Amino acid sequence: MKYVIGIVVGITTLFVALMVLIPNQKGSAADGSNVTVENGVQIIDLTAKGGYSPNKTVAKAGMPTKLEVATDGTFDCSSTILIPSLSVTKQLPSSGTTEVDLGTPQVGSLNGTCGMGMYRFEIDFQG
Ligand SMILES: [Cu+2]
Repeated sequence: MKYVIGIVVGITTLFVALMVLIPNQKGSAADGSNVTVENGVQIIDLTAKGGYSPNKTVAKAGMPTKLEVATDGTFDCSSTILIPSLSVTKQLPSSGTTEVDLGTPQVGSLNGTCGMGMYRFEIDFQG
């Protein structure tokens, strides 16, 4: 019994350590390269898989904005998206594209996280 508990504790520790230690190496798109405008709607593209890419986006404030989150074989916790300030909680499919309406953001930064609050992304809306 002790042996089983030891294995469980060991695996749990390893899992947590991996989650924390695997660096989030996704780049930032402070150049707005993941931002497009279609028919007056600003579209921000993000990829969710082991975190969010890009994890920092610069976009325009004051225009209707949608987030398009792509998944492709995403089975980690980044498949749950939380945007607390907008009361948004989205469960993404393991593969596909999910649209999240951000309304018309004001100047400021919008922060989102995975279901555990571990992986993060930020959208900096500028005037
Ligand atoms: Cu997480």
